[in-house]
Amino acid sequence: MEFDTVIHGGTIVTPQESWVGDIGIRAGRIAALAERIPGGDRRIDASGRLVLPGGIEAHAHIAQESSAGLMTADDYYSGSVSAAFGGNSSFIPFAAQQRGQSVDDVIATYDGRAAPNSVLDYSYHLIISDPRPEVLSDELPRAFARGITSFKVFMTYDLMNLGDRGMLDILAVARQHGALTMVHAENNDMIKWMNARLAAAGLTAPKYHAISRPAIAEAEAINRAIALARLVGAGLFIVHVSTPEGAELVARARAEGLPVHAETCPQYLALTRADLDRPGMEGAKYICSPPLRDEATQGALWRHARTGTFDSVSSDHAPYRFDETGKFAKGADAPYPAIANGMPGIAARLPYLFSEGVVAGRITLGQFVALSSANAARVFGMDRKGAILPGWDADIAIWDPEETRTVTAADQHDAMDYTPFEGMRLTGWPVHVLNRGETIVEGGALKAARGRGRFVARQPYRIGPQAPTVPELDPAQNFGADIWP
Ligand code: DUC
Ligand code: ZN
Ligand code: ZN
Ligand code: ZN
Repeated sequence: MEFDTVIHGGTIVTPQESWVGDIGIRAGRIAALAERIPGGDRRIDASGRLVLPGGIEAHAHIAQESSAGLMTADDYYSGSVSAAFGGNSSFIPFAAQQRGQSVDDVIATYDGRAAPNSVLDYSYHLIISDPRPEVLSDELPRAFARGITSFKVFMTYDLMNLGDRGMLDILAVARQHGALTMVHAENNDMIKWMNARLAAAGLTAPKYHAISRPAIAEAEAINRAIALARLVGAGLFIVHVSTPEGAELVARARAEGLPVHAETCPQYLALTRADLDRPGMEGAKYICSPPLRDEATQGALWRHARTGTFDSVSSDHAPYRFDETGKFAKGADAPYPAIANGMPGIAARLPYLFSEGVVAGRITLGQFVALSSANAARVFGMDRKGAILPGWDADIAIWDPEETRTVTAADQHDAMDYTPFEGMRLTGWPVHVLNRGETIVEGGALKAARGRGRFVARQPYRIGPQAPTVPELDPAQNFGADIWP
């Protein structure tokens, strides 16, 4: 049996176990796993290194306009390159619908942005802001059939939030067609009420961003989103959970057997709202939604990462530069509600999670693999990715677990002019990243051609359709009619 590539002598890690051995790769797939595999057109020496499934970045905003019309700094080239340097073999950015736009047009637009540029395999989650009848009946089912089997909706922002009624309609479509609804859960009216009070008092500096979006606004919305999904019997994925209260609600729903999934992000583990109070307008770099919290929150979120409340730790890479093209598009001293929401982190996500998680003893190596790759592949239906198994795509990241580096903006390889993780000393770095058996990054150098990445058609979300609805929706309760849509 001849192999294109043999990775030999590394410690191969899965969520369940790790062992020293070799991987034989042929035609982009893992073809053999064994203690020793001779030959191979190319041999990669991985001795003393960890051999992990390549990271899957499941939450990133790339070449995306915000609802206010502001374009992210990273396109599919710089965004995928930055992801690759951070140990990722594939990613799933958002394809956002503007109000009035058809979903078919959204997908065509993002195909035009991604296909010529991405160095990594990619898919999209849709963002749905305008669920008109034809979107629900035709356009979304058509997108699901093309393998785009997840989408995000908002419970906040006037231009984005769907209201409870709109959420129910869209959850029902997801259940019927095998898709997963992702939700940004914050109570819109609580935030608007806080904004009005802060504005009336003249409190508009960046630090008030965190005050304006209190933890209770997230917890209330997560609780409501879970209730809405439960009525319909649909699966749910809560994005960027930032509070212990919210994580507890997710943990409780999972303990009841509900198909509720969740992620948190490195910024909620690493930073606090004190960063919003840095001198001058420096705090604008740390404006993201939900906002940064406090140190007690960090400890609680790490515990939830360890105990399985979170399926994944995602970057929520939302790159707006610290200049007039990004954070200050509305002026150099804009009030916090006019400053773009989001921070970069697609390259720092996995080194941060490895160093502060695995090296610091907060999570195991197996949990790192689950949180960085394996769970996202399963939940989002990438059926050949996220594992080192025969037949799977050869998406592999080789890590040096002992190298220590300091994070700098220049090393992120993105289009940004800052990183919120600047100056952190992290131990454990990816040194060689493969996607479908091809080397993408090696020894600190990019090896991939622009546009080599392929679209990944994802499998349907299979957990939701079996979920029970509430008894009142059960036709057996009998009102003489099946009221299920
Ligand atoms: N939600 C995100 O997921 N990212 C950036 C801003 C936001 O509200
Ligand atoms: Zn060997
Ligand atoms: Zn969001
Ligand atoms: Zn996001």
